[in-house]
Amino acid sequence: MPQPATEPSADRREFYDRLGRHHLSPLWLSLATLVPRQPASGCRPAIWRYPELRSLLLEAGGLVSVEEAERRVLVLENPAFGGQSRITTSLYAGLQLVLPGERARGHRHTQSALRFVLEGTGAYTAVDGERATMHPGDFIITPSWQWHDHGNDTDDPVVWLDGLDIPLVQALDAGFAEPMHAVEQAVTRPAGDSLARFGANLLPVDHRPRGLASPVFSYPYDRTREALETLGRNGEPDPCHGHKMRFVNPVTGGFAMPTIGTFMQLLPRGFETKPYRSTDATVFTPVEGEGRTHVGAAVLEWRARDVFVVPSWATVRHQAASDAVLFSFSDRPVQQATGLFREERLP
Ligand code: 1HN
Repeated sequence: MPQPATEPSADRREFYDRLGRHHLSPLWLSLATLVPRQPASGCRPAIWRYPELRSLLLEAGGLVSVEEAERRVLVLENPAFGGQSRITTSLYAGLQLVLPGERARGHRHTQSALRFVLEGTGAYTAVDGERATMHPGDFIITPSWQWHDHGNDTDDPVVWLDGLDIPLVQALDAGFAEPMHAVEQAVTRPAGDSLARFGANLLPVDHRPRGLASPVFSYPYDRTREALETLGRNGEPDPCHGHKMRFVNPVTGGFAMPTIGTFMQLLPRGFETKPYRSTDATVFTPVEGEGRTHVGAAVLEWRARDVFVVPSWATVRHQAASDAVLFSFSDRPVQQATGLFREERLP
């Protein structure tokens, strides 16, 4: 591909300036950047440590009420994307705090959201008339355009990681949002209803899908952990992934949400994964254990509830110092649906 000239001549510079006044630009100066030989993400590897995050979040709790904030969240911004509210090029992440007795009022938006519970047992998020009770390690979804509100009637703070497809929806200019008139939605179904209906290897006999997201709103950690534990006993881990599973929409076998893919993997103590890269930049949060992850030349040392990010096409190697369980999410469903996804196991 042609390389842009380093210093344009005076006549060219004059021509380019004139083009600019016509809202035109010469492709030959930007072609290599626009169409890179391989992903050249500005996104950087980064880690946020939970003790620090927690302390800042509790400080926010003392300074800003949930009524004022609507959502009391500290946004995790990729160091390369300051002020842009994105942890990767296409995804948003934040840590949300709901204090005892608080209600985060209802609203809906076309952005899809996931909640991954880091701390606190017994708070809830309400979706489609049902309250999903939260426990650490639970993965809960808020599909596009579904009303949702959160509440904490326990005596302890609850903290979770939010993952949304905000930058993706922004890129498409397809964002709508609407506040709910009441603070909380009416509860029309008992807790656990959707899990019994859709999450027990059974579906209602005449079920017709209503949307693209999973009708299971909550994927409780005890079930996920038990599956991983059994897999860990029964066979060898994958060299690049350990024992890695994908959360599914039981109706389609696809991802739980159309824009965000979610995964959980068990890395046995002492296990080191072989180098791997993929085009879906990925956000990880360890649920249990400790270890380190090499991302290109960077080394990220992690413990439970830290959050770290691996950019697109960066080479990843995990090392588990103890039995470790990692939750992760990425835009893989979008890349697979559009034929863009690539992955590589490196020699
Ligand atoms: C949102 O609706 C929530 O409902 C959390 O908890 C974070 C970030 C941006 C836009 C909407 C929530 C959000 C959000």
